[in-house]
Amino acid sequence: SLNPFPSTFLFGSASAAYQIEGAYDQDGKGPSVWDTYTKLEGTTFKNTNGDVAVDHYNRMEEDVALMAEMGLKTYRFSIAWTRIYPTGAGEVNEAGLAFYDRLIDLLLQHDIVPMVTVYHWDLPQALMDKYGGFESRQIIEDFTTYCETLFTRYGDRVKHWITLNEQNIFIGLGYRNGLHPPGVKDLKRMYAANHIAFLANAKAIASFRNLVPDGKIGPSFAYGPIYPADCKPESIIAYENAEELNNHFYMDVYVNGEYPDMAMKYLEREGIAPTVEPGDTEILKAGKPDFMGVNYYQSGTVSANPLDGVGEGKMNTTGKKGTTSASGVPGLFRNERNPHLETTNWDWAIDPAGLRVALRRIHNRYKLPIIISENGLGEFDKLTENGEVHDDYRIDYISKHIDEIQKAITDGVDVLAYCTWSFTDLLSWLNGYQKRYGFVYIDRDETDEKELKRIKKKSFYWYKDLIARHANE
Ligand code: BGP
Repeated sequence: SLNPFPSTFLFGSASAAYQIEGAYDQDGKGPSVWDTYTKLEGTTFKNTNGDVAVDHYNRMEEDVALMAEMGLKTYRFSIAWTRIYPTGAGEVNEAGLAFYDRLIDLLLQHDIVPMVTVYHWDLPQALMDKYGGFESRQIIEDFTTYCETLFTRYGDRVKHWITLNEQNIFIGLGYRNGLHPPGVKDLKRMYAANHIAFLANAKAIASFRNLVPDGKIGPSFAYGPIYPADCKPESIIAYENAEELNNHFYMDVYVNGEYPDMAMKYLEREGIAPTVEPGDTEILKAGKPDFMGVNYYQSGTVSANPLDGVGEGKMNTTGKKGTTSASGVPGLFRNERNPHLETTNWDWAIDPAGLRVALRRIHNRYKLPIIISENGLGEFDKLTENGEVHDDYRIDYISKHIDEIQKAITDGVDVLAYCTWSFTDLLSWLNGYQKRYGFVYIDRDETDEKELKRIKKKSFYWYKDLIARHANE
């Protein structure tokens, strides 16, 4: 039989500032790279930028009331750097700080544990213009100052902190695929920026120790556990290569302060390895997290890929099934479709058991507690004529993942929290507003914002019951 969830377990939900807040220039907020990037000529964003998003900034009380009604135990949200420092550094914007004060206080009044992400991709445009953002070591100081401002202001009330959200994704899509700002395709620059992000992450954690000694902090990593496509020895090597380059490469540095050997050897052979300067390793080692944050959406499956094999592929950003093209890393691995798994309309493999695999692997390799900081299903939800949303597919998806978490806990993994992605529907970075994840439907279409009315989906009532049930266990 399965162990129950611990009584301290936090069932929650998550969001990120740019994806919900809107109010892009209200109360002194400065522009972030996403404010700029989504408006560039020739991008595919059309009206789907975050200028208004779901207007959470002006409807925060209404949204928190819904969270309270649901009985959420934790709410993970991110702070917009450009509300606190409109140009990334220099003078603090008190109005920005005050907004998050109000949000935090309201959550606490409702016994919802605030979980704050310091950085969910909305880099101040001014820092991109000044020195190229994460391509310059100058960001380490500006990022740490920004973090210290938050730790000092909110540390008495906020004890759960996430540093960087999905460094592997924002750096990868920004510098390898050219899909996120700054829209670059250059692996050498990608790994250089990555190294600087590691240093910024570690410095922020080190300073957290002094400012919030009783708090917990860690990064959120987008972990897709890798499977070999079959039991051919070459597929096993491919699987090990993919785990090493996609996953250990990041998590080893977070936890141990050192890059794994084979990934580094590969990057050196390719001439794209980051430059580790004297003193860097000490900085990295001094920034060990308290937990590993895991954003889990899907597993990956790989086979061998020859040196002249497939490279970077095309992503499905339309929700038209089967439009993802072949991809891989020449010489290391090739991504395959797993014939045992169904996929979403965006070609993401649906694999609840993969979450158990992820939790077990992280536990075994890093011996750290885990916060599942994101997991959820993006779909085209439809309003019925009487104004309801019957998202049974989402209930099915989330309930199966929760079952697998319980199995992992029974296996011996220390899981502290589970946050679904997302609480309300919101802006998907590359898929606009049509890809919905929330428990709360936002009434809109692509061009007309309508009234952005909040409508509770079927999954809202289901998750509410689930939380209450576990609280009474
Ligand atoms: C993660 C991000 C989230 C969110 C989610 C869903 O990578 O941390 O911000 O967007 O993925 O992704 P998508 O919007 O592409 O479906």
